[in-house]
Amino acid sequence: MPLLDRIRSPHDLRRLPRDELPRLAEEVRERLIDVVSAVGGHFAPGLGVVELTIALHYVFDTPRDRIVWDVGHQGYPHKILTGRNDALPTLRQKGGLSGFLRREESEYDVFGAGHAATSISAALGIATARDLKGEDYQVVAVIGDGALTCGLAYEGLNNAGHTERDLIVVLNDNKMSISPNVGAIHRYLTRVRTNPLYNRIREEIKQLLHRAPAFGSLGELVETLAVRLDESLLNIFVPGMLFEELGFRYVGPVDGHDLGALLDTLASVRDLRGPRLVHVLTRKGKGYPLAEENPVLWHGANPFDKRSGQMERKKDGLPAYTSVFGKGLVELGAARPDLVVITAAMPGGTGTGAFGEAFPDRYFDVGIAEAHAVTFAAGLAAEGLRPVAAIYSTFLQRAYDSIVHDVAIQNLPVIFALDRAGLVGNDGPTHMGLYDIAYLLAVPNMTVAAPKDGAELLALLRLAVERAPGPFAIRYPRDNVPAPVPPLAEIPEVEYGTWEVLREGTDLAILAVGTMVLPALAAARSLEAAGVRATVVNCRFLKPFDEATLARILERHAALLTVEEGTIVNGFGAALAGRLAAERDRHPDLRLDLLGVPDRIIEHASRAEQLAEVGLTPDGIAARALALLGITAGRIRETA
Ligand SMILES: Cc1ncc(C[n+]2csc(CCOP(=O)(O)OP(=O)(O)O)c2C)c(N)n1
Repeated sequence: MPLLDRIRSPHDLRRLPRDELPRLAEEVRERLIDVVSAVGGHFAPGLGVVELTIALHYVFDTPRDRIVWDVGHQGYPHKILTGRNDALPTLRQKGGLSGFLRREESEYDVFGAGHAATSISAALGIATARDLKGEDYQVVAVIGDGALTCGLAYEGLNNAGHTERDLIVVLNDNKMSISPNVGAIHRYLTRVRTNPLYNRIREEIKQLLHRAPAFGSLGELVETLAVRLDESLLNIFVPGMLFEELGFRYVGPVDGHDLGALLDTLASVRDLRGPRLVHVLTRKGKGYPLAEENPVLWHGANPFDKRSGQMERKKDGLPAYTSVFGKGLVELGAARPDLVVITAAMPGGTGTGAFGEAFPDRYFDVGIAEAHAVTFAAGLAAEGLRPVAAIYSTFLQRAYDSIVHDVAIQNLPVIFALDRAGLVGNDGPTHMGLYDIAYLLAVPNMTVAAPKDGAELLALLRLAVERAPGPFAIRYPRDNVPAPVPPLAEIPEVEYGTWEVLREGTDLAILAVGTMVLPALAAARSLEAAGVRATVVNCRFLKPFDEATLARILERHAALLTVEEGTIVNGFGAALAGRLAAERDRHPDLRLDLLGVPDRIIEHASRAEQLAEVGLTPDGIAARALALLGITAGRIRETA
């Protein structure tokens, strides 16, 4: 790659003549396709912003000028141009480059992200700090039209427009979220996009007005009239009137694949003052025809064959929890006309798209708006419907006040389906589903459940739909189910609030949650070989506790080990510890240990690597059990 090979940083990029930039764009695209086809990762979003990324680094003096990318999933071209091209094949792997932007990874990564719509607020914060410190540089937030479905984006726009601070927002409008974008703003942008006439007329009128004589009293009158006229004409003709009303100077729309137009537009916007918004039209997947045709499928890709576009599939043939959930939902929906399903812009990711196809009237994609999704679900529940809000554990963090204020206080039976609960693998820290146990256990009225396998997921879901006494959360991992799932009608009922004793021992009881139940059983088997007999309990309800089973366990065991795939802080184990502390007199000799994810950031790696790293494996559980019993590994070998 003759041009790209010469670019070690944007300083090299800025030394290229303008007319070489289209060729550079081709090389960046080719590199992106080569690497993602080999190692997988976000694909269509990056392809769509190749020209925009080049233009931004060409026009702005990075890293002195700050570019804040929203989400960061479109950041691969940015990585390629900011000194990380050689390392690109390590993307998303243990010890390699992050799939998103990270401050610690590069001085060009001004603000880390992974969740949508933080860029405007962060950029405004940076611009404010700049002004307070008396410094001088540009701040640019790059945000997608999908992220404009988030309330947070408007909080940022509202605040920024009011302050009149120097700030540039680049709206990367490709008409897509992960799925086709939704909502009124989307419709508005479509109108703007399809009416280039607006822009032409507006420019012509402005030129006409500015030709008016600008001297003497008559000149002033004309000038005043011109300003008035300009404003009222703006109201009629400006495509981005919404943004102008919010205090932004709107510029666009501009073709985001025309480097010449982009460079000219960005350069003139750079030289304006105050809050400015540049509306850039791009095509997601640009340059890889399959991704252009199906940007939903190609938003993120497994490794694939470049020529045929054939993506690698997982090998073991068992379905993901996501698809088991999606199918179960359709089956339950057929029997229950009151069942309604809500997604926050993740129909594919949550597996709920199938429900939408089967029951379009009862399916709602509300956009990237998790808090709204939950309060909307509360409204549906208040009128007697059975809403299922299917939201990833990590994204439900956005909706905590809605969970407490709108759902729990009114004890409304909203069902929360938390996909990607636990360690999520290659997406890394921003997407970890490690906090839901802690944040949900703290909510009064909330039932918190976690299945040990796919069949139990469906049993819990059916129970929730049929009999949830109030809010009911079910968490399950980003993984395949461990065993084939029988048809719903053949899956036995789960009684509300009950645990399941899977194995009886005497030396200690392992109280395992969700994904940790089968590894705990495996640990118990290896402990048995070492002469230790462990009870294993499937604590499928984290809240409420199964009091009868807990009492029996406490009668028979002097040592308990809890195991959960979630932060150790305020998790299931901590809740049990708190409870037992209150009953200390009754179990003076009880030994208790808690195993979970330690209180630190877990970096990107495969899920299996992450589980091993934190000891959430059969071996890790067995080792903790032995330590709890005061048995050293050496003594085991003697016993065995
Ligand atoms: C709070 C939150 N919810 C959901 C997501 C999942 N997500 C990642 S990218 C994306 C679509 C973003 O669309 P847009 O901003 O237009 O960027 P594009 O992918 O089109 O470039 C979504 C929904 C997220 N990152 N953050």
